[in-house]
Amino acid sequence: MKFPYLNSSVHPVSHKLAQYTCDKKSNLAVSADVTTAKELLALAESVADHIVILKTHIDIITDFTPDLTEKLRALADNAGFLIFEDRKFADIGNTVMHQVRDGVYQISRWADIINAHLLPGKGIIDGLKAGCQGREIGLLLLAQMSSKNNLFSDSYTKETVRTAEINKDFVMGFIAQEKLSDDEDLITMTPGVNMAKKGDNLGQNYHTPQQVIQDNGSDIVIVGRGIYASDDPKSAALSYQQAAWSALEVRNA
Ligand code: S5P
Repeated sequence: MKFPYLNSSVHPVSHKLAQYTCDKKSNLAVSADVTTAKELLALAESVADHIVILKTHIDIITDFTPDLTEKLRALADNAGFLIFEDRKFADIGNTVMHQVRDGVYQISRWADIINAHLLPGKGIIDGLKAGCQGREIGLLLLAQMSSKNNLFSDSYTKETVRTAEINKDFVMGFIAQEKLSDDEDLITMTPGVNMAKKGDNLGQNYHTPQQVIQDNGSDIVIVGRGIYASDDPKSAALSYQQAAWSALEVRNA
């Protein structure tokens, strides 16, 4: 299996991701949207063999202490996955520099991947880059969203893609519903994936791994409730891993 993004010009975090992807035969990210440290660690341990990314919303953890992110970091390094803190930064450069580096969570000390809206302009990239000095961290720009009636216009999406293409020293790719750029160095990750449901009652839209990877050309599926809310998250993760990997094999054939 050839996974793209292994050439030398690629962002170092994408390079590591591609290695994990090939080694584990997985292009699955689990969105671990649970609300206690114990649940988050238990979920991470149970799905560790099947994922290449654990996506967190660290600010929904009610009993957060730095011990949690230290343990997650150790697990990620041992089991071979990256940690993506889905903070969706959206402020001026100086503010996001502090938000990624300081405060309770000190995200840039433990995350491998972060994401941001380009809405405030290019300064958000520079601010996040300044706050991430000292560790290899990749930034994903939100170019599209999965939710119903979102306000992303075609021109906003296009401008986001163009900005990513000229900031590849820090931007590693996109959160989007489909492949948007011809630049093979940029990776596409897609949330809003579920094999059993079409959506939820709060505006989420779902597609299957096959639609996302095979038909829409994305690289990584991001699955939340389809895995962590199932009776057996480990076997659900295996099912999503197999479905997303087969779709990638068909696409690359
Ligand atoms: O467009 C988006 C972008 C993101 S990062 N739509 C999303 O749903 N997300 C995130 O993916 C969302 O914040 C949540 O953590 C996850 C989807 O969870 P699920 O339970 O609906 O699979």
